Amino acid sequence: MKIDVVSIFPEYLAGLQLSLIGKAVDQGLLDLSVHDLRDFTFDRHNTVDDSPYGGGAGMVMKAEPWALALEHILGGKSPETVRGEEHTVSGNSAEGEPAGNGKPILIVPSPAGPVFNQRIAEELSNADHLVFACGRYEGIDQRVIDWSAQHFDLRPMSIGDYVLNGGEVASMVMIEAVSRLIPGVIGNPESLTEESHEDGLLEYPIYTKPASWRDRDVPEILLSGNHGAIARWRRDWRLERTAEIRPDLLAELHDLDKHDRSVLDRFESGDESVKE
Ligand code: 6GU
Repeated sequence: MKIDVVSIFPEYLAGLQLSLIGKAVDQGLLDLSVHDLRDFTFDRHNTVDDSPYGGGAGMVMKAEPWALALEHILGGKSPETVRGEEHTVSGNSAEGEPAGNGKPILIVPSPAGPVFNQRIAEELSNADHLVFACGRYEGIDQRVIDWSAQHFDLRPMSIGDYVLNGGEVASMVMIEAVSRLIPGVIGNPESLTEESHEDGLLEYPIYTKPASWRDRDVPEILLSGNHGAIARWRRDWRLERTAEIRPDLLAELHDLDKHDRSVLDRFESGDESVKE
């Protein structure tokens, strides 16, 4: 997968060179490029923002540097070449055509977008080319967002109901969630299947040695060697924890069997809990 990120703080994204994502880049599983938006400005001060038409607080990111940066990503031309040219992108130049079918996906991190989740991460992990446009200030001139929809599959995306200063951290969150789903990025793919959110339930608690620590014992069933009973205990735990902490997730599950239902009924009536 190819991932491009555009930001006025490219150093922010340096963290992506670490750990599993960095290794995936080294192994060629991920082709990650971070672009400095200021490389696509002409003036002495490398201006990327200006005051909003109609008034209001804060500054707005100017359209042209964004268009040049995105054209650079589409066409593979250097910022220097882009600056010297008439700024049009031919829709079907061999160079500009993204790998795979369809347009590259342009993710514009914004608290005004739909909320990113594991389903979206899975969907995006199948894409050939993702581009992240990290805005700062009050946001980006709407015209370049509208313009970009001709060349990209445009996806505004929030990471939750709170406000960040810019799209960098949000992009890193999404890049990490997406790239760990690409085959080969995670050493043990089995660890993907039993995670929180993977099947809509939160995780069961985990323990390691010693069996007794500061007067706290590992739940006995985990020492029993009875794998069927352990699997059932873990599932019951996940159902209860999800009912307790994230009832909104539970409401979306449609593949609960009779035993699952009985565990939840018992829990909701306050009768009994596997967690005690
Ligand atoms: Cl994606 N961007 C910003 N600036 N703030 C956010 C966000 C994104 N998601 C939640 N808050």
